[in-house]
Amino acid sequence: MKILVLNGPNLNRLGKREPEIYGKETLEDIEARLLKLSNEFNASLDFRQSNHEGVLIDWIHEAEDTGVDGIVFNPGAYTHTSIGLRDAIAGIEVPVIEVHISNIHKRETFRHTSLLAPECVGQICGLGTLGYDLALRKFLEN
Ligand code: CA2
Repeated sequence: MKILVLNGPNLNRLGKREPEIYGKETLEDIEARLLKLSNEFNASLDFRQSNHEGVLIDWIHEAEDTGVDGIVFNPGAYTHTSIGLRDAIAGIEVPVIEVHISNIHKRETFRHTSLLAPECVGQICGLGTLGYDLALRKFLEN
């Protein structure tokens, strides 16, 4: 099984600022934990981050063309703005689970709407970085 974990804008700053909202873990910490979990299931894991919408769209298309079985996606602020990412998800067969570290529904009203969630299998938010593990498990245990 091949799983792609995608992270959107500013998530490369994780663990370096705003620990009260996003915690102390870095993206590298999360990647190490998810790699361990995927190894237990003999699955391959590709973990990426980009600050650029078009790059994320290209990676979503690439996932479809390279036989990826599932995408765990924290789209960051593009969650609330990107019709391009929504169309990309709608245009592939690969299932996508949307993940947010914070509870977007408890925050500013502009974060309450996800343009992407209607095209995803589901959304996990507010459980901290554990949300990544849970989304990955959903794919690995299926
Ligand atoms: O809660 C999440 O995971 C978010 O996707 C994080 C995004 C935010 O725009 C979404 O509404 C919810 C922001 C990611 C920025 O992460 C930073 C972490 C540390 C320091 C600076 C930015």
